[in-house]
Order: sequence, then structure tokens, then C-alpha cells
Amino acid sequence: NPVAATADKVVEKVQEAVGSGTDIPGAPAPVPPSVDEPTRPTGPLPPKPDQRGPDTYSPTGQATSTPQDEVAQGGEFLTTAQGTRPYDTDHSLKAGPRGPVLLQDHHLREKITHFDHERIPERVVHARGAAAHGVFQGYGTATRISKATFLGKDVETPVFVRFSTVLGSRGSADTVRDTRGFATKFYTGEGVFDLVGNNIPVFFIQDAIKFPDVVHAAKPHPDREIPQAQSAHDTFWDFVTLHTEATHHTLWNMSDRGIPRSYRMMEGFGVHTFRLVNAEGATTLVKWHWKPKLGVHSMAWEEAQITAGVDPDFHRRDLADAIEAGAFPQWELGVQTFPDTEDQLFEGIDLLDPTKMVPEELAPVQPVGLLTLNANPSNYFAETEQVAFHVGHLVPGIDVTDDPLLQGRLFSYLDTQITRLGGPNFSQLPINRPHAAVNDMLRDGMHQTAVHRGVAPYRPNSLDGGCPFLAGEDNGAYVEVPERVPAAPKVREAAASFDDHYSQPRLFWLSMTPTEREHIVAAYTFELSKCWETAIKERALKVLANIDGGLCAQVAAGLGLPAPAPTVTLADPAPSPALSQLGSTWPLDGRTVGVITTDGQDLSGVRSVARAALDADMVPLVIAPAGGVLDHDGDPVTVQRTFATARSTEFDALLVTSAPAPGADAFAARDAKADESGEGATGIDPRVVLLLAEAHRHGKAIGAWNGGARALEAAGIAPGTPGVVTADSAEDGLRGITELLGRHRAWDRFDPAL
Ligand code: HDD
Repeated sequence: NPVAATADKVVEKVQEAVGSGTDIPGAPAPVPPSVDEPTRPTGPLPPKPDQRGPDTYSPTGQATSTPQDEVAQGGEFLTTAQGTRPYDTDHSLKAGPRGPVLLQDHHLREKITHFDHERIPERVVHARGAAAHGVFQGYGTATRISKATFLGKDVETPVFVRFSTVLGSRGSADTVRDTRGFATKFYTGEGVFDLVGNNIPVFFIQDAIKFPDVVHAAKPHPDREIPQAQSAHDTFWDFVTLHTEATHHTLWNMSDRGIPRSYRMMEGFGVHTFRLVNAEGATTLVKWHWKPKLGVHSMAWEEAQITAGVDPDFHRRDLADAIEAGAFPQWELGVQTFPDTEDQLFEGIDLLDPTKMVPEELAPVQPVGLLTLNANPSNYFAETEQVAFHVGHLVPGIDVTDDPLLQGRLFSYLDTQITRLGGPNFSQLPINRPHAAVNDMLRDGMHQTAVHRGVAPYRPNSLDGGCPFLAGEDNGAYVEVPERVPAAPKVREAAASFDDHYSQPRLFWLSMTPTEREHIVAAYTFELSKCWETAIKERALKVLANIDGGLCAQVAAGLGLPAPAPTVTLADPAPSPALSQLGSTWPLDGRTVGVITTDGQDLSGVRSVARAALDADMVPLVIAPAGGVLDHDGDPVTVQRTFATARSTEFDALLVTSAPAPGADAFAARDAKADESGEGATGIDPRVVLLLAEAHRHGKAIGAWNGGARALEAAGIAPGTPGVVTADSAEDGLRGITELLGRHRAWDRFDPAL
């Protein structure tokens, strides 16, 4: 094998060179390498099955002959960026083994220079995100109102979806209290359509000109850059209480919507009203909704806080693991439709005000297609980091409205990519390339990768055959709806209908169940308690008084301040039950069930529940004192979590068989001590006690069999507590907790303080 022979020679040569460096009297003997490095060249590893990259297209729409990953990682040998093969990449070129490094070492300089520039500016908001590839399948139900071909029946369109938090920087934790971004890039046959939404249907502000202000207020304080990824600080509450249009969005943030259980269990909203146009030119106003097949679920606040410490990547991992396991998350895309009337009001709600939503009871969400996420990115930077969304990326059949927030966004998204992605050619990055043919007359600029031909990038021209030609509507041209603009004076003002800042927050509050209200009270109390300035807390209480006297009084009590009287009085709106997350039953796909056991226990029961959980599309994880396998009955069971690595927040439910008996593990000594002091030994590992106590506190389903009841007792869990099952067999235990899991938590047991 000539390749191997050459490699051997290189290795010999390198060893010779390195060896000579120790021939100095008194120098230490060479240290043999501690690990065996592979010395035979091999091809690059094939992508994992769940990491099928996007199809790559040249900027002219032709599929490239060489896939992008091969362009970057072709051949078997390490090369420089120019394709030259260095024989060594671990030693700088020096004047002698102990001499100074030479300036001529191009490989060194190229490697360090590239490294120095590896980071690009993070997104100014939504910096932390996770993404996946997928497919959108149109139902054809929207063709009546939109001519967008990707909404056609059974039309399949590749998509890339990026979820994000808003406030934190790239390395911040996933489970903080915040709004979540839900941005979808549809690579349609008519060009790219981006739906850049959030998991909350309303926004903080009504006019884009305030966006820098709200972001400055919500980001960490500029002097010490704290707190990270939090709204619980003075500047945030200063802003949202001085700009009371933010009351509605803030209330959603303080509700369970601010701490989703998973990206897979979040709704998405386009927020603004969009204008759809059909083949006949008729227009309809719509609001976009994403409805998760798994239902809308949230974490408990304490869970979210613990998780931010023990697993800051919780949501990112959850999304990637589900896709890798084949449990592809799905959402239905739906629209609420409204007649395109001149006043653009619906049931008195101003459709151009992004701080207002339309209750589903007034305008039902009509499904128009199905989104399935089925492939993880192959490279975080190339795809998730470099993807560039823009609300102005529209296709024929979808147009915008005069919502002043949307109008400002139409400028901001293109502008930000120029700094973030280093120039105007970001649409040539593989993840951003349209799957439709591109033939623009944009030329040159930073990071231009296209080799444009011809001499006349203008039209008409008489030199390049007059091309490219202009499409008419018959060839799928994008023609803006010729909406009439009202003759009005130029003013810096908002419509009077934008002044109502309280009736929708009250609607949201009235639509919550008692448990959800308790969470809201706790969230406001927590966040405002973190504020330093009493004046800000007092102002926040005035805002709360206008939402609801009871809400205000409870938060005021927690802050130790008097509850003020309301300054506005509103007629009670009809509640919208669709806003509540409680009360429905949802599929169990991807729910995590921890099975706590120790060697010597009922392993056949463990095996059987693990299999049953998998068959029900849940994720069973065996938790034992140490890693490895349990195999006392000769049929090994793999341990996925140890008592040291398992934390309750990872599990939706726990099943426990007998935990270590006294004397059986390292905790026996502690127990013995406890016995002596008369404090009561439990014989149960304290980490198991913590797992169970936390799961119990957070309203999670818990089952015990084969002596597991002793562990429950040690954790202070009384038999017969709602959502706690003691069963004769593992299978019965699993059956007992399954029903509860569909409802997410044992709400009647849930401690409202959490
Ligand atoms: Fe924005 C990113 C969603 C208002 C300016 N925004 C960004 C992302 C989402 C949203 C999901 C992350 C996209 C990604 O994953 O790359 N933004 C919204 C929603 C809004 C909204 C739902 C209101 C309804 N945004 C908004 C306004 C402005 C911006 C009013 C500016 C005037 N948003 C940006 C931005 C970002 C961004 C600065 C940062 C990174 C980026 O665009 O690409 O341009």
C-alpha cells in the first residue's frame, strides 16, 4: 500500500526530528506518546444518518457537481487552505528544535490567523439557538386565499427551523425565563419564504423605532454586564412599566409560556397580521400559528432554574436527541383569517397593533400544512449560526401589512446580516441559498463566491442578450398588493386604537386556570423582588392593578408593598380557554421516564418497562448507583444515568424499584451515624431521595414497585398522593403513570410556590 508506506516514512521522519531535540546534555528523556494516534490516512467520516446536510446549489440554481462538505473536506491528507500537504501540524518551523520560530512558516500563520477570526458577531438578539432541517407539506386548504405554491396540496418544501432565546448570549442557558424565537426558512420553488416568529403571539412594543430601547433595557446592565439572560432586573422593569404597551407581552413572559418544557412543545406565532393574495388577486388578512403535535408544555420555575445550572443545553439536546431517535417533532401551520377591510379591525381588535392577538374562539386557527423536523444540522456554525432570516423574504401570495413594527423589521433583518455575516453576499452561504434558480444583477462585494459571467449586469442591455428577462405574473413574478395608502399628514404618532394596553392582558389573566395564575403571581413576585429600586416595583404594581386587583394584591404582599388602586377600569372581556395550557391530554412521544434501580433488584421488570416505554415512543433511562451494566441475572441492562449524574429535571416521570438497603453502599456509614444520633436512617441513597422529592414537588408522575415504596417513604411521599402509584409489578407501575403523563403533571398536587 503506497499510501501507508509514505505515511510510515513521514512518521519516521517526524520521530527522527523530534528525537534529535532531546540530545542536549541534561535534557529529560523523550516521553512516549500517552495515546496511540492513527497514522494511516482514512477518508472523512461519513455523516451520521440524522445529519443529512442540505442540498447545495450554485448561486445560479444549478446543483453543484461536488457536495459542499467534499469541497471543504476532500482527499485523505491534511492540507493548508490552498491544498498543500504539510508533513507536520504540531510544530512551528523553527531555527533548530530549541530556536526561534520563523516568520516564513505560512502553515503556522494561516492556522493561527484563521483561528483568530473563527468567531463572528453573535446575533444582537436571539443569539442562543438550536435548529433542524425538515419538510413542510401543504394541505392545499390555503390555495383559496393564497397563490403561494408551497401551500398547495401535498407540495413538499424543504425547511430549516431555528429556535432561540432572545436575551442571552450564545453560551447562555436554555431554560431561562424569556420569549422563544421560532424562525422557519421555506426553500420554496418560488424563492425563500421566511416566517420569523416567536412562541408568544404579541410583542413588547408597537413601533420598531423602540426596538433598540427595549433591547437595551432587557439586556444585561451595561456597567457590569449582569444579569445574563434574565428579565429580573431594574432596567427591564423600568422600561416595561414606562411603556405600558409592553404589559401584554410581559404577562405572557411571566406565565408558564416563558419557560417551555421543550422546543418541541411550543406554539409559534407570526405575531403581525400578514396579507395573503390568491390567484384572482383577492386579499385576506391572516395571523400565522404553529401548533405542536405534542401540545404546549412548560417547566416549573424551580425546574427551569435547576436545569439552567445542571444542563444549560437542555432544549438544544432535547431537540437533537428526539430527531436522532426518529421521534420527529411536528407542528401544524394554521391561519386565522380576517376580511381585508379598510379599517383593518376585527371584532374591535386593531389588526395592525402587534401587542394584540385575536382569541381563537373569535377566529379559529385553520390548518394549512404540516411541518416535520427530521434531520439535525451537520455543522452548528455553517448552518445554525450562519442562517439568516428576514421578514422581507416573501414569495408570491404572501404580502405584508402596515403594522409599524413589521415595517421596521423589513429594514432591520437585511441590515443586521451585513455586520453579522460580513457583507452583502450572505445569501450565497449554503444554508441561505434559495432552492429556486437565482439570476440577480448583484455583483462583487465581500465574500463573493459566484463567478459571474457576461459584461452587462444591468438591464436592458444590448451586450448580454438583454438577459435576465423580467417575469410577469404569469411567470411567478412577485407583485406587491396595490394597497391604497391613506392620504394623511406625515406624523410621528400611533393610532388611538393602539392606546388600549390593558384589556388584552386582562383577557389573558382571566383565561388562566388557578394553577397558572399562581405561577404568574410567583413569577412577578420573584422578578420584581430582584429589582433594586422601590419606585420601579411600585410602578409595576400600578400596572398590575390595571390587569387585576387580585394579581396586584398578591404580588404586593410578596414584595411587602401596598397594593395601589387601578387607574383604568375595563369591561371584562370574555376569556379565551385556548390560551390555557392545562386541561387537555397529549401524546407521550419523547417523554422521559427514569427507572431507578440497583444491581440485585428486579432486572426483568426494569427491562420490561424500558421496552414498554420505548414501544410507547417514550424515552426510558435506567438510573443506578454506578455506570456500566447491571447483569446479576445474566441478561445485561445498560445504565444510562448514575445517581451522581441524574437530576429530576430531566425526567417527566420516575419509576423506582428497591433502592440500596442499609449496609449495601457507601451511604451505610452515614445511615449508621444517623441511627446513633437517633435522626432516623432510611437506607436510601440521599441522591435517590432528592430525585424523588424534587419530582414529587414538581407534580411529576411517580411509580414504585418491588420495595420501591420504601424509597418513596424516605422522600416523604405519602402513599395515595395524587399522581403516585405503588404497583405489584414494573409493568403496572408504568401503566399507572402513563395516563398522568398525557396530562403533563399531577396538577392537584403541584406546589403553587414553584
Ligand atoms: Fe427580531 C432576530 C423574531 C421584532 C430585529 N427576531 C430575530 C429572530 C427571531 C425574531 C425569531 C431570530 C432569527 C434567527 O433565528 O436567526 N423579532 C421577532 C419577532 C418580532 C421581532 C417575532 C416581533 C413581532 N426584531 C423585531 C424588531 C426588530 C428586530 C422590531 C428591529 C427593528 N430580530 C431583529 C434583528 C435580528 C432579529 C436585530 C437579530 C439577528 C437577526 O435579526 O438575524 O435584526
